[in-house]
Amino acid sequence: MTRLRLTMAQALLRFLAVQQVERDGVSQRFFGGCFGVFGHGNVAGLGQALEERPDLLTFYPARNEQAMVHAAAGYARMRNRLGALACTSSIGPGATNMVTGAACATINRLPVLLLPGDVFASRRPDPVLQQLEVPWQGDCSVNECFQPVSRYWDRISRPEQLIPAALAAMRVLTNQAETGAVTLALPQDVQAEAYEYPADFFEARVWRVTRPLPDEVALERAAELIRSSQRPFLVAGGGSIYSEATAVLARLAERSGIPVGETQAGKGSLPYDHASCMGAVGATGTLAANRLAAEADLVIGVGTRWSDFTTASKTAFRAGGVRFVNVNIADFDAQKQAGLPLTGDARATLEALEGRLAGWAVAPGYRELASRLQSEWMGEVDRLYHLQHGPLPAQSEVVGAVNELSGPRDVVVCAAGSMPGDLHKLWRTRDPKGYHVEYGYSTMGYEIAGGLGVKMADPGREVYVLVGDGSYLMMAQEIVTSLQERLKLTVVLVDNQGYSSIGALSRSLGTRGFGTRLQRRGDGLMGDDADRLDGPLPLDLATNAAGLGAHVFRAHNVEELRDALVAARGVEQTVVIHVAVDRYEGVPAYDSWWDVPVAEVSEAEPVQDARRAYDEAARKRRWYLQQ
Ligand SMILES: Cc1ncc(C[n+]2csc(CCOP(=O)(O)OP(=O)(O)O)c2C)c(N)n1
Ligand SMILES: [Mg+2]
Repeated sequence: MTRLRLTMAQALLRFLAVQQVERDGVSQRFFGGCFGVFGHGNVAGLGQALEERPDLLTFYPARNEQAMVHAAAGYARMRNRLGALACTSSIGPGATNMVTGAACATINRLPVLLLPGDVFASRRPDPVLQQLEVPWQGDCSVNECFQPVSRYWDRISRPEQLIPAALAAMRVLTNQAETGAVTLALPQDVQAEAYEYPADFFEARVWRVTRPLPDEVALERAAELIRSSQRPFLVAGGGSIYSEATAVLARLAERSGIPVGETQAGKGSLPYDHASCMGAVGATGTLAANRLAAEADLVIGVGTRWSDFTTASKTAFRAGGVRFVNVNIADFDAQKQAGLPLTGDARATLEALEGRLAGWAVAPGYRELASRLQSEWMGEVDRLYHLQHGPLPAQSEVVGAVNELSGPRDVVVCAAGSMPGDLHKLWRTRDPKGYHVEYGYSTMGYEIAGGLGVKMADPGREVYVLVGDGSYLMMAQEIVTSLQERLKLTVVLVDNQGYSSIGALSRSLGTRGFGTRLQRRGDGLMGDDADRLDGPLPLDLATNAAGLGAHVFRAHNVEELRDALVAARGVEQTVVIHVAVDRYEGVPAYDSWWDVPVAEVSEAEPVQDARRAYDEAARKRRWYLQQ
C-alpha cells in the first residue's frame, strides 16, 4: 500500500480538497476554501500546509473569527448545503470567538467545518499562552465549548486519528438531517507531527445526498388527510429551498389551491405573486397568511422546525382539532406538533404527494378567500412601501426602495433587529435564493459577514445587506474582507439610534425602552422616555464605513436613498448607504403574538397592564397534541 509521509495538517488539507458532494447525479467540490485568522495553534501547522499548497484550498484571511463562521454559514445556505467553507483559528480566544458562529450554523442546520487550534496533546509546555486550565480534568480545553453547538466534535490527539475523524466529519456535514457545525479541535503539536498516511485517504471521495421517501403507509395517510380537509394550509420552511422543492411546491399549490405561508428560512419558496403565496406566517406574518392559519383544519409543514416565530408561540393555528402533517428530512422535526411524520426529502415527498392528490383541489370558495386576502395584502405592502413619512423616512420605505431598485435574482441579507420582521412581511421575493434572513439564531453581526459568504457562493448576484446601527456596531469589519476579496456588497445601514426593535418590545411590556437607545448615561432613565431630555451620541457611522474603505453614500430621505441605490450599481467595490429612519415608525403586527413573559408582580402600572395583556394573550396558546 502506498503511503505518504505528511504532517497531520498537510494530510487534512489534502483530504478536504478532494471531497465531492453529489445530488441528482450532479457532483461538485464540497469545500470552497478556508477562512482563517492565524495565531499560535494554527500558524505553524495548518498555516504551513495552506501556504505550501495554495492549489488545494484557497485561503481567505478574515478580520474576526465569529464573522468568518457567519460568512461560511451564508455560503453554505446559498449553496443549498451542497458546499461549505472551513474555518481555522488559533487556540483560546480565536477559537472561542467561533462558538457563536457555530451555534448560529447549527441552529440554521448549515454545514461549516471549524478547525480551532488546541493546546498541546503532549502537555509538556502547559500551561501555554491562552490555555484555560481545568484543575480537575487534564484533557479539557476551551474547545469543549463547541460540544453543545456542534453536530460532530472531535479532537485529533494523534495524527492517525485524523482518518476516522475526517470521514465522520464529512458524513455529518453532508447529511441533510444532521448537518450543522462540525468541530475538529487540532492540538498544535499534533498538527505539525508527521505520519505515514495511506494514499487511499486522499483519493477523491463522493458523498451522495439522496432523496429518501417516507413509507407508503404514511404517504397514503397524509394524502387522505389532505383530501378530507376543508381548509388546508401549507407552511414552507428552509427545507423546501434546500431540497430544491420550490417548482413542485408551486405546481402542487396551483393545482390544489392550498394556500402557502412561509417561514423566515422558507421565504422565497414561492414567488410573491404566485396565486397561493400568502407570504410570511406567524409572529411576523402577513394578515393573509395569519388569517388562513388561524382557521386551518390541517397544516402541512414542509422543511420547517416550527420555531416560536412560525407558530406565533403556538397561537397561530387556532381551529379546534387542527392537525399537522410534517414533511422533513429530520425525523426530529417531522415529529413535532404531534404531526403525521413524513420523514424524507422535501422534493421527493411532495412529488409523491402530487400524484396522490391528482384531480383534487380545495373548494372554490376557499381559493377565492385566499385570492382576496392576497390582493388585500399586496395593497398593504404598497401602502407601507410609499408611506411618505417625515421628516425621517419609515423603515418600510427603505425596504420598498431596495426591493423596487434591486433585480429579481439579487439577494437581500439580514439577521437581527426590527428589519427581519419587516422584511419577512414586506419583501417581494422573486427567486428562491433571493431572500436570506438568518432568523434561527438572529445573530446581530451576521449581516455583513453573512452577505460576504452569499457573494462568495454566487458572485453573479448583487447582494444587498440591510443592517441596523446596532448590528453594524457589533460587527462591520468584514467590509475590509469584502474589499480584500473584491467581492462587492451593497450595505444599507439603517440608522435609528439604537436598538429600536427591543425598545419597542420593552415599551410594549411596560419598561419604557430601558437601555435600548444610543445616548449618554446620566438621567437614570436610559430609555425612550429620556429621548427628549438627552441628545444622541456624536456618532457618525457613515464616516466609520468610509474609514473601513467602503464607498459611502449618505441618504437623508427616500429620494436620496433611491438615487444612491441606482448610483451604487455602477460602483465596483463595496458600498455603504447610510440612511437615518424614524425610530418610532414601525410596521404593525397582523393578528399575531410572541410569547415574552412579563413580571407577575411590579409596582409599576405599565408593567401591571402589560402583564394583564400578556395573561389574556397567553390564553390562546395551544399544545398541539392531536394526532
Ligand atoms: C448578538 C446579539 N445580541 C443581542 C441580541 C438581541 N437583540 C435583538 S435585536 C437587537 C437590537 C438590534 O439593533 P439594530 O441592529 O440597530 O436594529 P433595530 O432594532 O434598531 O432595528 C438586540 C440587542 C441579538 N439578537 N444578537
Ligand atoms: Mg437600530
